[in-house]
Amino acid sequence: MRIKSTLTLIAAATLLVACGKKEEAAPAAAPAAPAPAAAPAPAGNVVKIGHVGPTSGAIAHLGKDNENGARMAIDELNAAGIMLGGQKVTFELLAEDDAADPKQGTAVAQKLVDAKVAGVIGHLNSGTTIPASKIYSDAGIPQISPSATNPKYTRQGFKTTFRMVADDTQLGGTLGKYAVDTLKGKSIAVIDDRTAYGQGVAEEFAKAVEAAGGKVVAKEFTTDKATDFTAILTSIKAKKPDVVFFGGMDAVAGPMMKQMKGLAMKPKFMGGDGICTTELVKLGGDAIADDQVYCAEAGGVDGEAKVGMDEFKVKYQAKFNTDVKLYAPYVYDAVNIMVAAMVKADSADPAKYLPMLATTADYKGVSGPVSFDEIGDIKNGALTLKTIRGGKLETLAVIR
Ligand code: ABU
Repeated sequence: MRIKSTLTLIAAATLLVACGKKEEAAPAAAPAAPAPAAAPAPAGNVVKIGHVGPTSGAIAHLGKDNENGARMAIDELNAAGIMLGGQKVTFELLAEDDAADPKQGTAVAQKLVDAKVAGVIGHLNSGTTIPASKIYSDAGIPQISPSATNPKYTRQGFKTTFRMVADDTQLGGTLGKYAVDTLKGKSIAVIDDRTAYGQGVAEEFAKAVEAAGGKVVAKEFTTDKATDFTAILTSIKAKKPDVVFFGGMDAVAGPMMKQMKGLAMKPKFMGGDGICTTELVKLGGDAIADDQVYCAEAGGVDGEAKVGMDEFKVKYQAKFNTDVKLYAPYVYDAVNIMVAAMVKADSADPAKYLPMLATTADYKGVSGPVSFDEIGDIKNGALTLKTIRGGKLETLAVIR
């Protein structure tokens, strides 16, 4: 009898968390600052949040970076002690690996739905985020991608999709114009890795080059698993481009730059956020000359807002003993934004907090201010234009 009534109590408490009554709305700001001595929450009051990124494979360094960002936010929220429906809740991170593979992406999406997560942060790649988004949408589960930049993600008519960063139209468009107007590129070669991201950003780049009066003299493609680029680089070399753009990730761009050096090719090398990492610096090594690489992170902060980002990076380093690779701050903000919406709805029930999430406005994150537009894209998203100089990524400008 006692066991039965205890279970009933736990079930009632769980129900309160899931369906907490809506009272006066809390401001849509970050949840309370971490408190050092939070009492453990009752076991029943667990809110599961999914995270998905490629924590295995060629870009595992980026997947782990994203997962770390989620873990940091969850740990802080649990230390702060968040109340929903009058009960203190514990957030549990269900972290899954999609290996940047679309099929594995949909499999883990279904796994998270079956595990009854209240929301999902991810995936990292557009190629996994887009197919997974249908599964989350069908289940009514809110999803915030911190890094997928293919425009299609938020243009499918789903109410559950949100994005923390600028999309490939903005990325490719800005970089294409920069290649012609600033780098004075006249003949430009474009390579992509045939992923949703790589192909999409390369197409936007090529469009912007032509619009700015530049000429695309070669279009080649490879894959996100390729290691030998001799054939396409030899073909491109014959066209003597002054700029080569690569739509793909750092794991492919690094070896590609080494092989370009081997072929005595010295064009400017451009790419989107997927190559704008310290990992490219490492992988490219001495094949990267100063001011040869130009790339853009699909977000960014400057001025006073940079203080929060810098503090985050110090805190991240201390916790994980490694530097931020790329999108960890955006993941950290995404978790906090999702939980802020739950706090505002006083419920972790997706149907109740989704409307609050959709109306997120001027959330002050470490990655900058976040407001979502009517399709779930970030409003007024920034880009950070970077180059590599002296073996380091250097910021040239934050562009809005
Ligand atoms: N935005 C670059 C990496 C993620 C993606 O596939 O969109």
